Amino acid sequence: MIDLFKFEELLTDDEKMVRDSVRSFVQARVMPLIRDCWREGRFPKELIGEMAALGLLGSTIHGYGCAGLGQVAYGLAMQELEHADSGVRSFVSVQNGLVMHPIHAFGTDEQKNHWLPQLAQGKAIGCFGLTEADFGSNPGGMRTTARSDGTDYVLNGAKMWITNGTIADVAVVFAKCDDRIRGFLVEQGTPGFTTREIQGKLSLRASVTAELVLEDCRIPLRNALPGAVGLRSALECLNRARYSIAWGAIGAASACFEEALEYAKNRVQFARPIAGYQLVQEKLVEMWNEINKAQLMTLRLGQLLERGLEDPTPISVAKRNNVKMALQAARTAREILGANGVVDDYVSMRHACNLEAVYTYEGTHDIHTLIVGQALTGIAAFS
Ligand code: TGC
Ligand code: FAD
Repeated sequence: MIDLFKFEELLTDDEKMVRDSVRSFVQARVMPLIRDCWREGRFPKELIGEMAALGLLGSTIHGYGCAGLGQVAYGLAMQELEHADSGVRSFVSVQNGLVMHPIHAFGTDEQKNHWLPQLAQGKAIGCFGLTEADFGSNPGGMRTTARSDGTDYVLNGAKMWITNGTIADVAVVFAKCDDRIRGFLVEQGTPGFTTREIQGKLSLRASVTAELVLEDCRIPLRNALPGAVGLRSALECLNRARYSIAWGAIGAASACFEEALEYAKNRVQFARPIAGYQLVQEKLVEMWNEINKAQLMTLRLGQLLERGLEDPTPISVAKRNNVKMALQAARTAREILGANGVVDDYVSMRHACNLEAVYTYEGTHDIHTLIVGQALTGIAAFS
């Protein structure tokens, strides 16, 4: 993509190296199979080991066999993954921000030593259970409970729409314990813990989404995450995943832009390439313009995160802006492709379908509007 703002100059050599190695992996390993995975509704589990070898799991954690990347390098890696497909980026975002981060930030040394090395190597997979069928935007209302009973906690309830749910070895589950939200580690195979894959998705088809059911599910007291107390701890994990979505959406938008530009230069109607018509140029310029703005904003966000960002509102600004931008870019690219745009030999409509879910998860577009609205006005308008 033409780099009029010299974005490249703003990146360090290490950041460019991470981006370029993930880009090569995506071209060589993800692109050849992602269309068929999406058709089949199958997550490409066979890529997990290679993603681990690239340092993509637990990327920003130091120690435990993790890569210890900076936030910008991590973000650029997410951009490259979602250039291929939002489902692949989702897998990595969840493993990083919603599983390894809470274990690292809120867990005991025993939990960290047990789980982080295997999660980093892709030998174990995790998922994050916050949402319930009746409590999506308002997770604080959750009904899942945990009560202590001798040497155990007993969990009851159900979590809905959980990425990686049926393939996870460990679930980070939030439940109310004596009226306080707390985080727990529930291992696959624990009696009373079952999972069910949600079928019929028209979005994120190359990603596993599941329901988690907890029926008198007993876990040892040592499986509570001691630092994960209060809704704040769950929302703090979301900051990480929302940041990775902000970058990922730029990747999806770029893939659509590149496809539309190439197509428009080659597609001839009325004896000229359609790229020569003003209406088509306006669409391409708008896409390119918004992608560049999003990249500059999100790079700045990554730099702020690296030095420690106290107020998470800019993460909401970026998630909200970039996903909306990417969804619009994907729809516009599909339009430029004409009838060809509705088949999956082209990527734009697959991205558009995926981005519908990305617009909703990790805080809907509306919820992020209200978070930013609250920051601007000082008035919470959630209820
Ligand atoms: P509220 O009273 O505002 O906040 C409760 C406590 O949390 C603090 N807080 C945050 N802390 C860190 N980071 C943030 N982003 C925070 N936002 C709020 C807040 O200061 C307070 O702290 P304290 O100490 O006073 O207790 O809570 P509320 O119940 O009014 O809700 C606020 C709201 C609506 C913004 C929040 O509930 C929300 O963000 N809702 C959206 C839910 C959501 O995003 N769910 C995502 C589920 S995971 C997912 O979708 C994974 S998809 C993954 C993939 O495949 O990529
Ligand atoms: P609702 O909260 O019911 O919202 C419905 C509509 O009402 C939305 O348009 C919303 O913006 C609007 N709305 C809600 N409240 C307000 C308000 N106060 N003011 C104005 N408008 C409002 N969750 C997890 O915990 N873990 C996961 O791994 C996970 N993965 C997911 C993967 C996929 C593919 C999907 C689709 C979802 C996933 N989720 C996950 C759940 C996701 O976070 C929720 O779907 C999301 O938070 C929205 O909740 P909801 O679907 O219940 O919608």
